[in-house]
Amino acid sequence: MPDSFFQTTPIYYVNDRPHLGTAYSTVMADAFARWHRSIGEEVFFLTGTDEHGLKIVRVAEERDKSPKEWVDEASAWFGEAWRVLEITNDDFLRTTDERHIATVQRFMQAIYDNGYIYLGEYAGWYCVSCEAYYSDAELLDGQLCPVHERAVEWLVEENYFFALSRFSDQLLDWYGANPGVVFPETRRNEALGIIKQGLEDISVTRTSFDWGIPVPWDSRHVVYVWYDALINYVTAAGYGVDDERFSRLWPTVHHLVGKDILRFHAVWWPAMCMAAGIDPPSQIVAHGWLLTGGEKMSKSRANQIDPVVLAGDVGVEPLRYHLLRDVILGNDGDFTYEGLIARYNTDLANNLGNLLQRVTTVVNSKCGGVGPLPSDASATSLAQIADEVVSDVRAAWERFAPHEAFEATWRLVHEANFALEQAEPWKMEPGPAVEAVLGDALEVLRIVAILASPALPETCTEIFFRIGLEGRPDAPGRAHLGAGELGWGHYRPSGPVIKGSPLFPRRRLDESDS
Ligand code: ME8
Repeated sequence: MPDSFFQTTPIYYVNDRPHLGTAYSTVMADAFARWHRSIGEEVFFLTGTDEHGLKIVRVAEERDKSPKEWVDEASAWFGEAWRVLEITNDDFLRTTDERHIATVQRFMQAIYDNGYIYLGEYAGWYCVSCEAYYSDAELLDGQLCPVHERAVEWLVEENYFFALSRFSDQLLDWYGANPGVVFPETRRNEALGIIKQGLEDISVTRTSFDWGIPVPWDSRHVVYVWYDALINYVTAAGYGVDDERFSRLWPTVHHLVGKDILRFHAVWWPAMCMAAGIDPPSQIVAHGWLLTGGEKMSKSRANQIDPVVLAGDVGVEPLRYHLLRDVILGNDGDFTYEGLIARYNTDLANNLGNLLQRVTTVVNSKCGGVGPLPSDASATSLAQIADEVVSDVRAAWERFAPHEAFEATWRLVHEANFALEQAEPWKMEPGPAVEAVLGDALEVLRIVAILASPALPETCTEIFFRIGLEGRPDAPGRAHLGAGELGWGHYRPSGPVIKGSPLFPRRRLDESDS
């Protein structure tokens, strides 16, 4: 049975449309899911929407809708955006789904029965945008939320509390035993810092509104939206309903989250799992923020860019490629339209697009449109470069550095273009010499199509088609280490090599400014 790989994204609040920041997380998670499918793993890729809580109640009120009407409408925007962005999620969980409501109640009951939830009263500063309480020390001057820089509210409630403080030692032991569990290391240190500062118990129910999941043993309370949301990951894995599936998937879970929600995932959630008697997550990867003009792009700052509109302008796959290639996973990245167009022109139009165009043109003029076979690996330096690139790409994905995976892949594109410029096959007579040059270039295109497909799946499928190959480059297992096809010499066309129109016509910066 193949290894499993369970990839998650945060589930997004449905207080507004998806923006480029939420698209970034989703595209990143999608690229990991795609890569792991291509190396032959059995992937389960989950995303969804976070639909309970006060924030949603207020947004619905503003639009004169019931919360349910609102979340049905807004959740669909996310599903639609992810379809446009070619996201291959296997499941889309809504926290209003019956299956999730049942799981939250089951999971919480387990924690309650294990003695880690008790009744108390909570008074504190609450940020509705974060759906989180803050201590005085955490607030910015003027009683402002540190994330949204907005006024917080003083809330007093009878609440059930989760005894987070009792998990400090267990969490520290867990971090000690699993040094790589949070990536990057700066975020691991941040989480350790939060734990070492001393953990306070957290209030995990609300009585002031009812748009939430009823607490199973006390229906006057609904579950706090963060407690509810985190449990989505185990709902989708089959917790309490399908033990076989859960025990297969859960140990392979990879949570991709933004750094803003680190403490929920790297402190609360592992403790919740421990309290419920299941293993904490195996991996938490925290990415940085996409900024515009140096500021976090967010719904509440209203500086967001609509990814669907942007994709309509520059193309879905160029956008995906830019996000994966130019933002180092873990760091913040400043999004500019200029940066996107520059990357499009250099890597896609000038390098990859140009390589395909040249090769398909010359195969048609010199070889009658029949793709010649590549040379023996020992006869071309491109074979050795391809080998190095393939192992660099594998290593880059392993260390959560997709930008390096694509950087390495484009080194191969660049080398193939360089080899063509040296040999100038367009000036050669038809015959074995020109065939060797073109066969090697076609072989590079085949390998590149497999390696680039996590970012550019449809483009790479078109490349396969144009170089006379059947099927898709992202077919499961093609990049498998042992049984896959990333070694030199697999190019065997079954159809003609086709010279089509350029995949990526060069773009001028001012093209869409009008
Ligand atoms: O926090 N740059 O939902 P949310 C990069 N429902 N990523 C960004 C971003 C930006 N400018 N803005 C948002 C929630 N994100 C909870 C999650 S999970 C159990 C519950 C991404 O709609 C990033 O991944 O506010 C961030 O963590 C997430 O969207 C927050 O989405």
